[in-house]
Amino acid sequence: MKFTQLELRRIHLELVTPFRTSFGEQTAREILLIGITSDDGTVGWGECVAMSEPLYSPEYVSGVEAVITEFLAPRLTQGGDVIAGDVADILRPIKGHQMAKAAIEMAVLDAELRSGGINLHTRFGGTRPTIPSGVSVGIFSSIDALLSAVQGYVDDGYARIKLKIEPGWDLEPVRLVRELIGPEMGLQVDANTAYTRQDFGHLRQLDMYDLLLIEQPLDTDDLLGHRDLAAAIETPVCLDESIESLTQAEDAVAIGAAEIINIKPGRVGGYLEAVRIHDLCRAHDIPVWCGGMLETGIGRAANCALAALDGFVLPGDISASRRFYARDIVREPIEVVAGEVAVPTAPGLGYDLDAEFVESVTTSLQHVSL
Ligand code: NPG
Repeated sequence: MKFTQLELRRIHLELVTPFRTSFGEQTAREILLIGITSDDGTVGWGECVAMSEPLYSPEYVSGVEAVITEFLAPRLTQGGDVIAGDVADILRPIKGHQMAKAAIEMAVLDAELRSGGINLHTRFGGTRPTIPSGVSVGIFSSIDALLSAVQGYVDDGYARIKLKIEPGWDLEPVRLVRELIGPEMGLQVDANTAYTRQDFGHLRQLDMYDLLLIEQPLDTDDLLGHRDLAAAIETPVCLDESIESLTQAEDAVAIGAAEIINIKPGRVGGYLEAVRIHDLCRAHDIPVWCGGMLETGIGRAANCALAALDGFVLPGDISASRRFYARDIVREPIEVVAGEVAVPTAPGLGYDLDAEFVESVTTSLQHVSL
């Protein structure tokens, strides 16, 4: 397709409840939406998953805006036609910036699918019409508050619970939540790099709670530490932050550092790289699941199509829109029914943007000619 314009739209959405992880508390989400317009008027949207501050990874919203306007947008078309499958290669000379690149590829993909009247679910070839929905539960100031939040999510029908942990908030919350939800329900923990190689003995105590996995306990860079931890504890070790590309996934699987991988398209440079990582893991019998970055209905819709692929054998962090937002920016917010989310089937990524609401939550807007 021939694209003529890129739109960078920053929106602000309040969270329905504060979300605390080992790297900080969020009460609102600043989100950069990328719109791309083709010469026939088709518009595609990408949602960038970068946070406001570089606490999860080096990328952050203002940095993404800068790298897109200064370096990525000028390279994208070079006056010619572009297809989604070429975007990663076109942008490869610019190092890193996976989330910025992913958002652009996502917008191109959406436009391409819309213009062909095809849905992402069909393009990816997922077979499941619905996917199991997991919920991510933050760190609370008291155990009582945690347990009442978890009970609420159980009542909402979620298929599994993920607890955020950090030193000082791990064994006891996990023990009590396991007691609350019973032995059958899937339970996993996410440390967002909060532990060190000195903590193996401590983390081994989690083995008694029959967890599905422990996610990213050690530093982003510490592949060998994760390999050693995987050998030292029974709970399967899952990587998130450490995997930013297919090559890194290959390495982690080869050395035994990743017994499970959380695939987040934004973190790995796009949905197409996410599918390649899925294919690799499937070939190696490594279970994968789809992570979440507090996406709006745009990202949630696309994540559903990805998570419908056969290798996604564990429930993803694809919760209902209202888990984070009182009102989503799409007309049909993602909903959880009996623990499952229906994979959207409308052309493109599958959402229908609520343009008026988007306008009302927009905090900045710039256009770049392509
Ligand atoms: O359901 O979208 C969601 C949130 C899932 O816990 C979640 N995301 O590390 O996986 C993560 C975590 C996260 C939270 C990442 C905040 C970045 C910022």
